[in-house]
Amino acid sequence: MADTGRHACAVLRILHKFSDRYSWFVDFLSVAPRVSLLLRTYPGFAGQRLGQLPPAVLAASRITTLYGLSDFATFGGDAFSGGSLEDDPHGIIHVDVGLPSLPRHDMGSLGYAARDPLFFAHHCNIDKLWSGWNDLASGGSGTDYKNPTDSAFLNARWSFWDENQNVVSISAADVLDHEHNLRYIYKYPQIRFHRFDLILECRFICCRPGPDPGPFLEVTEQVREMVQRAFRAESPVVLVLRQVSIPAGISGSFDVVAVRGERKTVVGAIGALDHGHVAHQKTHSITLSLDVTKAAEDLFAKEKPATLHVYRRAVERTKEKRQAEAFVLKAERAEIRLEKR
Ligand SMILES: [Cu+2]
Repeated sequence: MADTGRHACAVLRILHKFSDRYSWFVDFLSVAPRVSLLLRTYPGFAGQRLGQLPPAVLAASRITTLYGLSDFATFGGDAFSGGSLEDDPHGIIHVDVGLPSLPRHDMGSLGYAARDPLFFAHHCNIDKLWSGWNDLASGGSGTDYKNPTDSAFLNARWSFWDENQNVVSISAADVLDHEHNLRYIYKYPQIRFHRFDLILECRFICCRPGPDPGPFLEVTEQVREMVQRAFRAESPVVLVLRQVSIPAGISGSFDVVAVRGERKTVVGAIGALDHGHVAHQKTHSITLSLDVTKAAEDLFAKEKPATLHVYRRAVERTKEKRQAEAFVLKAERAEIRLEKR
């Protein structure tokens, strides 16, 4: 403990002196030996108030968007990939607390995240959100707000070290009934939300040869009218993007932005953890559910609709890279979700 305290004092003294010199801090960590010190990133490094997460991270509207998605595939994913919950709030909180672009981060890296006590509070909250989503199931034979029952999902397994340093393997089926198998329940507050049960087809157009305007949405005239009617009635418009590719080697926190002319509207976030040296080499895909209500007029405009772009969050950007696109947003499938009226 004393050792850790000494290191902490030294680092804090240096941080105090160079708190506006972000790159210097990175350089320092890259040459310093690994200290037994918890490393978190605070947005304060980029000139915001120290210790504050970006306001978008804390938005309650994100939870109401997630609770409006009644199918598990969109909310939670399947045996092979995560759903919307996995990216935001799960991934984005990880990388906002421990940016993977810093060397020797903790929360932003799969291999180190559990060093941070916040990891357990964060994962408990994700578990609670999942449990609260299940509580919305109305019973009966429907699949709304219910977990998958296919064997691939139930038999998916993960391995952990236990307190005696033995590897234990746990399946999804072992932990789904947390009340009886793990002996805990959550008291969940009543949340008001909109159910997005009306699913409309749309096409995600990306990466055409020639002068490419960037990814945009293509809809039929009928769908455009339905979206615009919902927008005029101040009803939320959600865009679900499936199999969104995160290129190999990409990690950090990103904003998804709708751009039309001079107007830029942030419609969501991507939190890509550093998966370590093995998985990091591969492109992987995620599901995004974006509340695009504020950008609906631009995204579904008849003439020159808004294009969708991924920018690194301001906290991570250096002056030189201020407006550079982090990677091209690519999705295999897209759909619009509205309230049924
Ligand atoms: Cu996690």
